[in-house]
Amino acid sequence: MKLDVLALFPDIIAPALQTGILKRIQDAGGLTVNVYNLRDWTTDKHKSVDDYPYGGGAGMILKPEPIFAATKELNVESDAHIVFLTPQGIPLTQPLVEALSLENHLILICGRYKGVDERVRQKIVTSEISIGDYVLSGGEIAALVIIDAIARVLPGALGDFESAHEDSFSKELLDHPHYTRPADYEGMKVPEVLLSGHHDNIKKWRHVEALKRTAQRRPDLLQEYDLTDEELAIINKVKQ
Ligand code: 6GU
Repeated sequence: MKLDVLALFPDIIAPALQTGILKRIQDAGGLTVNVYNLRDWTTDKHKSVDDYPYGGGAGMILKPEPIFAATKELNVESDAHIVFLTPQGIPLTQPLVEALSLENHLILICGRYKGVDERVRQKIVTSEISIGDYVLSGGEIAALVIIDAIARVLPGALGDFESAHEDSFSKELLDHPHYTRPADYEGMKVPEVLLSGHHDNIKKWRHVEALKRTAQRRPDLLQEYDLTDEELAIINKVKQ
């Protein structure tokens, strides 16, 4: 996958790409990320990327020309999925991450200031995405969130290929608790079943704990989940 990012503060994004899974998948050739400064496509001597809103009001608006010029240059094949990052976008979810990970070419445009000229939305943008119901000072951190989430589902990103599928949200329940050594840490003991070597019982215990945790923390996720009578009984116990 090829991923281009257009940002006003590329330095927020670039260093993070040199670490961990993000670095590994790029080195392995599974992902190519280029981060560009939108200012490089300005033509005036002040390199302005923003201007006052027609009709008045507070805040500056991202000008259309640099974004049109940059996306024209980066999308020569005209096959890119172009995402604008904004709190007005559709919420990022794991299924959306997985859909984006199937694209050949993504261009992420990071918003800043009051917003973007509406003609960018009309002519250039394929989808608008938000990473949650809060306001960031710009789309750069949101772009990083999306890149990280995509990278870890690309083939070859995880040493243990299984683990992407067993994580929270891939099966719409939160994850069960995890333990590692020591079996007794200052009197706090690891649940006996995990030490038993009895794989069926371990699997059952993990499923029950995942259900309980989901019912306690994110009951909204259970609406989408087809519950058996046994599972319903576990959840009702949590509610009491
Ligand atoms: Cl994508 N951008 C900004 N500026 N704020 C956000 C966001 C994006 N997603 C949530 N809040």
